[in-house]
Amino acid sequence: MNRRYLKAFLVASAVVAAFVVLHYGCQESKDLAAGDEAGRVYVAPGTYDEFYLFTSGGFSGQIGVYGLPSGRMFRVIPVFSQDPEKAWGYSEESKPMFMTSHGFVPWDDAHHPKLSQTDGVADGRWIFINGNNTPRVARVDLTTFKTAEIIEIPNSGGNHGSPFLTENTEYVVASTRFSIPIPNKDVSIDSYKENFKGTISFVKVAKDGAMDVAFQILVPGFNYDLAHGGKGPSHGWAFFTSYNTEQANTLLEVNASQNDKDFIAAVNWKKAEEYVAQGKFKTFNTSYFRNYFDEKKHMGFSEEKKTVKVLIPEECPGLIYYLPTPKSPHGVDVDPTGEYIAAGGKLASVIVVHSYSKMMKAIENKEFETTIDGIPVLKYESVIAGEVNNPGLGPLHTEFDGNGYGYTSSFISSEIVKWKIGTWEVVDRIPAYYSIGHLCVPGGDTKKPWGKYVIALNKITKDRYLPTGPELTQSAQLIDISGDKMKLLLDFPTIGEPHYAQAIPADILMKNSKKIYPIEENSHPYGIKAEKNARVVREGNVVHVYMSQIRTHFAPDNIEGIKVGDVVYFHVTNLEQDWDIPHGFAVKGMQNSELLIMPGATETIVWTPQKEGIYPFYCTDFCSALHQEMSGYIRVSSRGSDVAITYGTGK
Ligand code: K7E
Ligand code: CUA
Repeated sequence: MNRRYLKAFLVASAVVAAFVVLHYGCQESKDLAAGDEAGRVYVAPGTYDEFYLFTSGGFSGQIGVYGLPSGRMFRVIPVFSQDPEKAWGYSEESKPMFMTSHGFVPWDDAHHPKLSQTDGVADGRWIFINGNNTPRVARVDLTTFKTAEIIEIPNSGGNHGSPFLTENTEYVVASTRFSIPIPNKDVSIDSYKENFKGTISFVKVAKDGAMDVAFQILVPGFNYDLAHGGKGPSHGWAFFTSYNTEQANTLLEVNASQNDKDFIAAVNWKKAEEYVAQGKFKTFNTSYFRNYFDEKKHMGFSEEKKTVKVLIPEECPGLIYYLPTPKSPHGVDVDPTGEYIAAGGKLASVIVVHSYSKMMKAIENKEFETTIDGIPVLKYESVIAGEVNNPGLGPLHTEFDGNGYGYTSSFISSEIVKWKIGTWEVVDRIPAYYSIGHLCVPGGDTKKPWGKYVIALNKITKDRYLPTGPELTQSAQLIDISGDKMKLLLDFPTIGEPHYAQAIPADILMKNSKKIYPIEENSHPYGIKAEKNARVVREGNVVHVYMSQIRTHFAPDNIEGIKVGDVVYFHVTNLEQDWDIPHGFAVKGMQNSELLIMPGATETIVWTPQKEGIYPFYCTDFCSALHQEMSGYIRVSSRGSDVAITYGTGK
């Protein structure tokens, strides 16, 4: 380091230190300080007071991360949608994550975050989320809060009933919202009943998180909506709601609301594993992509898969049963004991709760109403445990507190209804503002709810917030459930439309949170481990810039010899090894995005200069007192010029 740098570095470091102290000092000591002034509860430390809340972004395609009980947003995790802030989907390394059998798809509609589990309890390793539009499941690593993998679901018309889990994250499930011809083909839409089918997919999750479609089950052409895995005694089973058992293909609001009862599909996945092991599957040719991010190479990879194993219920007795369930059921939720399976019938006047043990008995005694495509339909009276009367209008989703109560969201009457398992009586209700969809109790769909709160996830906010033009924010509401009566504590807006959410005690994630990427482990093929290795290499009209960053300069920061029409790859390595010191990189007029590079990581962005002249570039993240000095120039000459490549910093 020469003198000039050393001086600048020392000044910068001192200022950074002061800034860090100030910055952290004025943060309201994390979430605990959210209490009191607005009549909110104060919760003592050490007893799971702080939670991370992960909400789906809905049409934004991302995941929002909030603290509870403050409701303050910490982060948006880019998943299915391009995000220029983090170059997600713009950097060369992240582009493979968006590959599908339809090509590069830079957006999706993300509905259901689901935390990984061990023995039925959220373990904090990963959070999964579904892409509803172009059927996909993503896995986000919760040490880095970064999308680690996205797998496409073949033979699916839309992945809504996903990515719910089995008890030890053996499988992530995915059921098709829209039935389509399988394999897909050009047919008349009016041939729906004859040609359209659904699939229920089981995606195997390996110990390291890697996903693979293990098998699919070909099911009648209904719409499959939501799912939940069994637990405890019902471990080995998974439950899926379906609607449109009328098999309508037009004006569904009328035509798919005719039947008195639709179905919950109960799938015995242990049995499915046996059938697969016995070779009782058909191999379907298809195309789907698995994309994953290598944290050492700092690079995404994409692979195409060509076949999938499909089980046909007629050929696999005991694989799947239908439980009749009133009026277009939406959510299906399994209580912490694994015995009760609650269904929210969108048009039903009761919440139906099925009994796992009664279901098993009915199967044993063959108490079937009928059989559809080889799937026995169990008798309603034989499987129900109870009906919750007066549950509000339009019951959708249920979560549990682990103390013997269920909490159901009712969309039309816009409220949360608390009811007692066993007696099925409603014991409390609280309005939600407004039009609640999902709701979330921390751990409320696992064996071990952490209780304390229920979070209402609302579609409409009307007068709750300042108007923002034609569209108003969506929101969440924090409700205390520690007493007999539910108590509203807080409203907070959300990013995108929160469908489902998951919450987990902060301690579980905090201790594993990664601070830097060790530079010595960086095996990016274009990464550099020291400033002295920075260089610019021309290969025909392709130019590779091996660039480094450290407070507060780039190497190189002056580059000449670039020509109009060159394809310039900036491979930028952030050499910092300090927590929370990313550097940015942006070039004037680059038809792309910035880069925001984490300590120890390498990222690449491509630029094809269109006009000769001088192009400034700079760091976009205010990283030190001399951040504004963290900049450089690129000279672009005409295509035919003979300006040689030269580069350097401080020469
Ligand atoms: Cu919004 Cu889970 Cu897609 Cu119900 S779904 S609300
Ligand atoms: Cu680096 Cu600002």
